Formats: sequence, C-alpha cells, structure tokens
Amino acid sequence: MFNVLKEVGQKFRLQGEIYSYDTITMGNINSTYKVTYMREDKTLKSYLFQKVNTHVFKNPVEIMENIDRVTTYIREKFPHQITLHFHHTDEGLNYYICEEDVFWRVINYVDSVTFNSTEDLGVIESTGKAFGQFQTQLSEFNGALLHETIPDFHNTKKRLDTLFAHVSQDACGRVSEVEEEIAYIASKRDIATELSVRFSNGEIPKRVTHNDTKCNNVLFDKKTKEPIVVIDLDTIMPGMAMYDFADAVRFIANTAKEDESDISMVFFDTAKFRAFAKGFIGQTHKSLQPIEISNLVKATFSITIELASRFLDDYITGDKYFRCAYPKHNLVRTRCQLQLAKDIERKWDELEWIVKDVIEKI
Ligand code: GN1
Ligand code: MG
Repeated sequence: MFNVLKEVGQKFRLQGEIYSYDTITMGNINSTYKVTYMREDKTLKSYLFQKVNTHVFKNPVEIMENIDRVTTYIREKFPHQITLHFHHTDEGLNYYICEEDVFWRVINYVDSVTFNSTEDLGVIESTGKAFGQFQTQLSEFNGALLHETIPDFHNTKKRLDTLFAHVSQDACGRVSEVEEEIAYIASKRDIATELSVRFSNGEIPKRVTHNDTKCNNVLFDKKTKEPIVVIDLDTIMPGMAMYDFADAVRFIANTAKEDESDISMVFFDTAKFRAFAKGFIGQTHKSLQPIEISNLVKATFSITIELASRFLDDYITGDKYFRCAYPKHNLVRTRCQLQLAKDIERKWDELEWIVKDVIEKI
C-alpha cells in the first residue's frame, strides 16, 4: 500500500515524505486512508486519500465535477463556511486514475471528531442544523448544473421494483430464507413508495440534496462540539429535501447500530428525533413548502424501507454493492432496518405530533 500511496501523493504534488498512514474504516463504499506527511521543516500535515468505488460510482469524473461546482459555490457565497479542499494534479484535475484504473482523490484532512452514534441531544440538534444549513445554502443553486451521478438513487419506487424483480429471479437461491422480510416490504410497498411517485410527478419540489446524511458525515470541532463542515459529497444530486431529513433520523435515532444483529436492541428514539428535527427545521422552515414539512415522518418510514430493500436486494443478488464484513452482513442489515421501520410505524402519530410541536416552538 505504501508505494501506491506514495505514487498518488506525488501525482497530487504533496510536499514532504509519508510519515504514517492508517485505513479509515468508516463508509460502506469507498476506501479511505489518512496519510500524514512530514515536510522539509519537520511539520506534519495530514490528507485523506480516497479510492472511489467505480462499481458503485460508474462516472466518478462527473462526481468530481459536482463536488467542484458545489464547493466553489458555497465558498463564493458563504466565505466563512469551511469547505472541503480537493487537491489537483499537474494536469489540473482533482482526481488521478492510476494504471489499474483505480480512481483516487486527495482531500485536506480536517482535524475534527465525528460521531457514529451519540446520546448527546445537543450534538444531534447541531447535526440537524448542519444538514439544514447545507440545504438552505444550496437553495438557490441551479440543480440543472449537477450530473445525476447515480440515477434514481432515492427513487424508492424503482428500488422496490428492482427488489421484487430480483426476488422472482432468485439468482442466488436465497429467497426462501427471506420470505418474511419480503412479505413485510410487499405489505408496505404503496405507502413507502408514495412520496417518490409524487416527486416523479412533480408534486414535490426538486432540490439540491446531499442524499447520504448520516451523522458521521458531519465533522465537529473537537473542543466546542460545533459542526465544521458536511462531508461525503459523492451523492449530491437533485432530490427531495425531506429525504435528507429522513435518512439522517433513520441513522441517528436508531438506538442500535445500523447493522445490529440483535434486533431486540433496535428502537426509534423519539427524543433524538425531536432534537434533530429542532435543528433541521429551525434552519429550513422558511424555505421548505408545507408539502415537505408535512411529510417528514412518511419520508422517514419510506427511506428506512428503501434502505432495507437495498440491503436485501444486494443479499439476494450476491452481495456485490455494499462492502460486507461477513457472509450474512446484508441480511443482518436488512433485518435491523426493518425492525426500525416497524418501530417508526408504531410511533408514527407521536412523531407527527413532535414535528408540529417543534414548528410551533420555533
Ligand atoms: C452507503 O458508504 P456510505 O456509508 O457513505 C450508501 C448510502 C447508504 C449507506 C448505509 C453511494 O453510504 O446510500 O445509506 O451506505 N451510499 C451509496 O450505511 O450507495
Ligand atoms: Mg456516502
């Protein structure tokens, strides 16, 4: 690995010699390394080297163009907002494709802390603020300038159609093992796909969205615990604002890990939901339309079913998309997300009431 990192560092004209490097295990798609250089004056400077998964991101150059447009826009319009700094090669590109067709990019490392989970409602509210602010900062950005890098990424209707098509093919002979899961998803198919259908019909505004709003995609200041910057801009595309809200609470309000195998530990925490809603809606209530605010809970349920379907689809088609740590990892992830969806369903009325209450108190 050292030699590869060295070659990549040279391409991006980084100064000094590699002093140390570590693999960062976060993320289910790309591979990330933190590489620290010692410069001539003996100071240390760290970078993130990322190997982009081109099986998932078929057009990585388009992704880099999207990222460039969005970060440049934010930097120009909000000069005090810290944005990610991508390095350029001699050819002026913010990526480097090495001989084996591996796609690399290099970002300045920001000294910070991230949370995979937290009990701190203040941090959760700040996460909501950070994603809400990201949404409002881009509210006047022309979405037509962005490539749809993964078409239909959060098109829940298409995701479920794909799942059921693969269920009938049963290419890996795994369907009999997951009949219960499939039956539950089938019973929720209409309600979970409703918003995506209304979005396709043009009833729901098309906005520039982040599309992967897990709380570990916000960097926080180590001391003040204030958000510094929203990261992981790979999936910035036109989409539904409420799905950004939804994916965030799906992750942050789960009392267990996203891939917890003991599903008796999986619940949807309403206090965490409230804290995130307070932060997010506080930022966005002026720019979002009533149709968006009134569907936040439905969006939360829908995206949870969608992710369960994506994990399940990957499981029955042979685990080609999400990185798996063990053979049934995608099945475990599916069951965990379905358990969460069931708890969201049970608490639906209470969650609707919380959204109303949060809005009244703004
Ligand atoms: C993937 O790799 P990561 O953690 O950034 C996935 C998201 C899922 C998430 C589930 C491009 O994101 O959509 O919500 O896993 N990203 C892509 O953990 O498919
Ligand atoms: Mg991501």
